[in-house]
Amino acid sequence: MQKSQTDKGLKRRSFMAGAAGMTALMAATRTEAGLSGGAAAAAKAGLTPASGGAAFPKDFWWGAATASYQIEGAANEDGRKPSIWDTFSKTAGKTENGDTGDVACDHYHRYEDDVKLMAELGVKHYRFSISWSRVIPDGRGAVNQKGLDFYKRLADSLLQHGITPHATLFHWDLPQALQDRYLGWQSREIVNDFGAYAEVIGKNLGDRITDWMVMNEISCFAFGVGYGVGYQPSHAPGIKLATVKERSNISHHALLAHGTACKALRACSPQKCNVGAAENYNAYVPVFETPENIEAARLAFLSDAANGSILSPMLTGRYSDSWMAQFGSQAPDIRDGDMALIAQPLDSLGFNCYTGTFVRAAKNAKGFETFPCFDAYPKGSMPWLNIVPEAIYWGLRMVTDALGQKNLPRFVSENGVADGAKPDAQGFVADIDRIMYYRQYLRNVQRAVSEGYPVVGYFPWSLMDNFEWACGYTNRCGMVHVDYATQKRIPKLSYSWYQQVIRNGRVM
Ligand code: BGP
Repeated sequence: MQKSQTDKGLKRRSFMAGAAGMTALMAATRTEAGLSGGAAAAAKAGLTPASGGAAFPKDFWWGAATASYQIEGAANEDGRKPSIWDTFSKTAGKTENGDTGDVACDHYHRYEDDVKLMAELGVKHYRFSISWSRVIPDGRGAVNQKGLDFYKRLADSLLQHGITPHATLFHWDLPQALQDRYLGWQSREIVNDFGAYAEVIGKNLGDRITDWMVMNEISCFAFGVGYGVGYQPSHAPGIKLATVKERSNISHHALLAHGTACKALRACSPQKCNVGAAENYNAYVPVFETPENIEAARLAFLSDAANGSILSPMLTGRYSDSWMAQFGSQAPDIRDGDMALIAQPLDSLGFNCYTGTFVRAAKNAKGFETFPCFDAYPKGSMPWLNIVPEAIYWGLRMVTDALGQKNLPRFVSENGVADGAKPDAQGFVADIDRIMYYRQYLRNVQRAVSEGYPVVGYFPWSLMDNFEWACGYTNRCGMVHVDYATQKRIPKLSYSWYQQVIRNGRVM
């Protein structure tokens, strides 16, 4: 009873405001000749948004993100050979509906139109990844000129539209030949092959591309979803391991490959370049911001296994003490010189942020306790995606507070959610849930900026709907709807929202 009365009251109030605004708008539109009707009318009616609030710096990188296997298609064209994702997605039962990336968004052929969509959106930065199997189809040895040419054309098109290319070298699509030859990331041999691949990329694309992220989410492909200890993992290569040590070695090899590639890119690029990484490290949110709970968030960040075993060695040259203690004899085999190689200085760090964990101080040995999100906690249309907007602020801040990297430029390299809304008859998606999600997260990015943390950009996931790994085409994370039957692109409501954010340089 109480609730329905409140609802009624609210509806009436918003109706009144809308009616008054509309009358003023119409009157102003008639009289303010010379100014664009809507804007002038809105100004006169006092409807312009406050100019203060959540402003971003002028040179903030407004971007969008994608990855090769998820959008390119053309899986068997121009010399490309299979990656582990081609093999995996063609194995019965591995992806929803048996979906594969064979065609995906056909971006390989439609990249020019996609770049135009980005230009209209207003992004000045674009994060994509390079398919190792397109450039070096067997993972080592012969270089495929046609593969390189595709990325040259893409980069040129971006640059012509005033968009800076940011390329990831490895977004999970390992050449199948290396999986067959020595079990891919399970062998230390991969480090040299990855270094050689990075050299080819630096030499051939470094004239056009100067911003690099070496790997995407080491903890994801090397730990959680690519390899499982005691369970069948859901992503390629989908290997069940016997021991935790094997898994620790896989991420150690990935870290060594990261360090080797950082050096190779710098040594082989014809001009100065910016080298970084894109990691989905875990963020802990003080359940309310008392000094004790903030310290608890820092302790939780440092004791987290993924942070301690990926971010910590990458940025500080040491696996975290708590991770080493926790893993004991299951820690990786570390050789002399490994840690120095891994900890190459980075020019920037990308943070893939989707969710987070609440924490508070506790009188226990760890000094904190966490609060897992229960089933009814607000979620996006991905079952694991608990909506925790403050996680993006705390994740960006902890690079300073927990890892001591006060001046390291950082940016959001991914942040997104799948559609809840369905397309209408014209294929238009009114994704108000995505707008809500982006808005809340972006306000928290702005908070980090306004407090002086060196946050330089934001790349939402994703520019357009794409092959979402094991979910196939059932998960749609784009600001642009893709009709896979016709390959028609239809910008969603969030595309228009983001356009306004970029135009105004502030959260709308
Ligand atoms: C990240 C990956 C992206 C993208 C995203 C969306 O971990 O780096 O490639 O797939 O997750 O999540 P999901 O694939 O669960 O839809």
